Amino acid sequence: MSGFTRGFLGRRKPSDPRLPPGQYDTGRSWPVLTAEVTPKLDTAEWTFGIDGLVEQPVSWTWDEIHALGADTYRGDIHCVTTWSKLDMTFTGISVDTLLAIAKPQPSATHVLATCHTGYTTNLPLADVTGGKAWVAWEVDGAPLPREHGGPARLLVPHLYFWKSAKWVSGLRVLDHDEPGFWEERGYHDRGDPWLEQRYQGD
Ligand SMILES: Nc1nc2c(c(=O)[nH]1)N[C@H]1C(S)=C(S)[C@@H](COP(=O)(O)O)O[C@H]1N2
Ligand SMILES: [Mo]
Repeated sequence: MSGFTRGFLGRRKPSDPRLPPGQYDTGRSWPVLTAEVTPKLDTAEWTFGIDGLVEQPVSWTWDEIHALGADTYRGDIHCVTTWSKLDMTFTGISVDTLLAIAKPQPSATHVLATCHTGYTTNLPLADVTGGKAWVAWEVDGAPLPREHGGPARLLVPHLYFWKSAKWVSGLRVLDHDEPGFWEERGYHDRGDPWLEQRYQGD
């Protein structure tokens, strides 16, 4: 019996080390999760701004934000509903570049990401700095599809994907934590997938 058990376990496919606990690989499909009505945003009118506790409140147009350059993220994304999508390539601008212009004041500790639709999500400043967050407008070499947040979304891939606000309109820099849409509805304040921080209390 024990020999059978060993053989049986031996044939089990080892889990991909890129998958955080409780996550499965969604493969080629990319589920859409949207709480609000998908907006049609015209890039001619699109803006992204940083306000709150900054030395220099800024608002960029579509052309202005592209003129700042472009960075690439290659890696995985993890949704709290348990799917992960591996090996994605996003292009956009690093939040570091944007914050270097706006210059958070010394008292700044958190940001609230806002959207053209009203959705919000909160993040410690440390989770959007140091090469960990982008405003992304391309995925796998094509413009970000509208249902996935196009023309541009926040991308914070080291946290559960609800932190990656679609149709993002800006960051409000704060000296305190302010729960966003899902955080007010019982989801974890930070959402680290490797610690399975899915819900409040996890
Ligand atoms: N504006 C907005 N951003 C959002 C959401 C949303 O409902 N509205 N859902 C979040 C959640 S829960 C997830 S898992 C991802 C889903 O992104 P996708 O639809 O591109 O897969 O977007 C996040 N950003
Ligand atoms: Mo999600």
